[in-house]
Amino acid sequence: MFKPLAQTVLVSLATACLAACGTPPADLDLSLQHPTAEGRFIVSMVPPAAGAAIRQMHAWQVRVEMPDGRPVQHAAIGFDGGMPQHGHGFPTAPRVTGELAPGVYALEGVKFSMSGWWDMRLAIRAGDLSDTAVFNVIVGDDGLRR
Ligand SMILES: [Cu+2]
Repeated sequence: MFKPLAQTVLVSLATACLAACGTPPADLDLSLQHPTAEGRFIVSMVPPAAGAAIRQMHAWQVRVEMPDGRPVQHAAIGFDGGMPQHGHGFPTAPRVTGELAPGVYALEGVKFSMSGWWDMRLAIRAGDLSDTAVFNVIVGDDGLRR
């Protein structure tokens, strides 16, 4: 007996994804608060209180402080990110849209279209200082893995 074609195709796709999608590195840093690459700022990524449900649009907060804890106001924050193992970005164009309170910025338009490892990359400029930070999240069908 031959396997039904549909079943064969599904098995092939699953096998291809296992090979190409990979599993996230075991030592991936999933912390949502850490210093920027050069240590100029401390950044916290705050997911929506309702959780970052997959395949839904949500807003995060980005909190930026100096190493001594003072909030960093009037920063310009660029955003980029995607799935490092898949070579694609966000299905939306997440943007930092404004400062909600001193040092607290709104990141709007975040949507995870698939489960797996996503990175969120920030480029922060405030006055004469600029620095970058990368945050990793693992998204499952029930939201962020913690
Ligand atoms: Cu993907």
